[in-house]
Amino acid sequence: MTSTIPDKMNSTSRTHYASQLTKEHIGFEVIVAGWIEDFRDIGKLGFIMLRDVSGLVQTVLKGENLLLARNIPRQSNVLIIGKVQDTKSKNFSVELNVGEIIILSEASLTLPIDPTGRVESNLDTRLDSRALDLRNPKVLNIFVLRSGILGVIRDFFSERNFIEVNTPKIIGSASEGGSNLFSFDYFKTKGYLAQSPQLYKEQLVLSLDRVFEIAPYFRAENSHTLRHLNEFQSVDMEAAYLDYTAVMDLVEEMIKRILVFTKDSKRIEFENPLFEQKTFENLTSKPFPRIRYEDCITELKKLGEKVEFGEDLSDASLKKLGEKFDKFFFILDWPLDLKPFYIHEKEDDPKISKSFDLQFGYLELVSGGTRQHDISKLKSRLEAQGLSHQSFRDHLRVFEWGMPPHSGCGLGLDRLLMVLSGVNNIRETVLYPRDTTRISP
Ligand code: AMO
Repeated sequence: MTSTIPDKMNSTSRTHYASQLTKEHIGFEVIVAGWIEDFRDIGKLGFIMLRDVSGLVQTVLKGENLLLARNIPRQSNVLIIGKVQDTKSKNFSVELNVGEIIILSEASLTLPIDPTGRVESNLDTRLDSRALDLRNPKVLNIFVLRSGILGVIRDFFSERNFIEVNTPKIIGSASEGGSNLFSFDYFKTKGYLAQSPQLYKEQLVLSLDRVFEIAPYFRAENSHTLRHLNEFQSVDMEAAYLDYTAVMDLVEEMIKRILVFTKDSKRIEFENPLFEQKTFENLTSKPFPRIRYEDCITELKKLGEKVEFGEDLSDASLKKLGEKFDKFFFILDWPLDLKPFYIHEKEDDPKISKSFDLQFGYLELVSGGTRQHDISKLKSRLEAQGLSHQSFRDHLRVFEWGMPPHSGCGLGLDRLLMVLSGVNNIRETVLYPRDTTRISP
């Protein structure tokens, strides 16, 4: 029995993660490390439930180890050396007979939240203590899943010859137009935080052909909703010689691959009806419906909504469409006037754009389209939207150097995680969310 930190702590101190221990280890001495989730004292025997990032292991204590354990606050970090043995517990296949407990770091007796989730705290309180909140496996799983999905996305694009790029987040002019830019003093001039990589990703197809980027973007929107943040992660792609329907195909294929990965992931402890067998099979085997904006308007009118062609779709309208089409569906061919200056018009109907959104119910997950690559039309579009050529000078020049026709899209990663993990607040899917009232921790 020891209560001090050993002189030498190195990567060999821990021999196993909690979840790795199986009946095959019975009789072997192992070392696990983690935090005390629970302690049960039945007199001559005690049980520490030790949790690490992988899961939970039951450990059995007697004698001096039991005396020591009685004084260790829950959530303290310890190293336990013990022999693996069979167990009578229904919840575990084996347990550890403790030989030695080493206290690595004591937790204070009063913690701001209960990371076991037994005593519930509201989201704000949890976010104030996010590092501790992540000890709750339900919370942790969202971020382990998120990490895995980033891997899936990278593989998906690499297999299709996309080059991963990193574009600047400090920029000198708006990338999306509009006014929702964070600005700050940048030496003798003004700097802005990037709203999206739009201009850079388009410029890069000039030479790199196909690019993708996974990065944070910043929008100074003063709206407090369950699906908007002021800093969000976007998965952006841009490809030469593809049109928007090919981009929709790619998006659909990628989402289906992510759905399969998520289902196979052993991390899902949350119950999300999306992954019930029948629903999941339907989702992954059938094409996502593709509905033209014009048909959405007709549909909405039938449903009694007061909406006219040319108007943006309100939350109420999107909710109605979401009920009708359910789960994932594309809305395509939006009126050109509703889209940013860089979106291409349809040749046979110039009031309509080659654009799409991917919805999950009322939630917009992806936005994309074919881009305007004709410099004179691009200039007219800037003018029509009240934007000056001068601010886009560096961008416009590139279109004089042999710009290939191209298309692309941006996917809101945090929103996708909402759908996959079945939560209704985007703040649940972001480690340290930034909204109009939160800038720390
Ligand atoms: P858009 O502005 O639609 O398009 O953004 C793309 C996707 O990013 C997500 N998103 C957000 N997520 C959380 N909080 C926000 N404030 C927020 N704003 C956007 C959404 C959205 O669908 N340049 C284009 C994309 C392109 O055409 O390539 C763009 O930025 O999921």
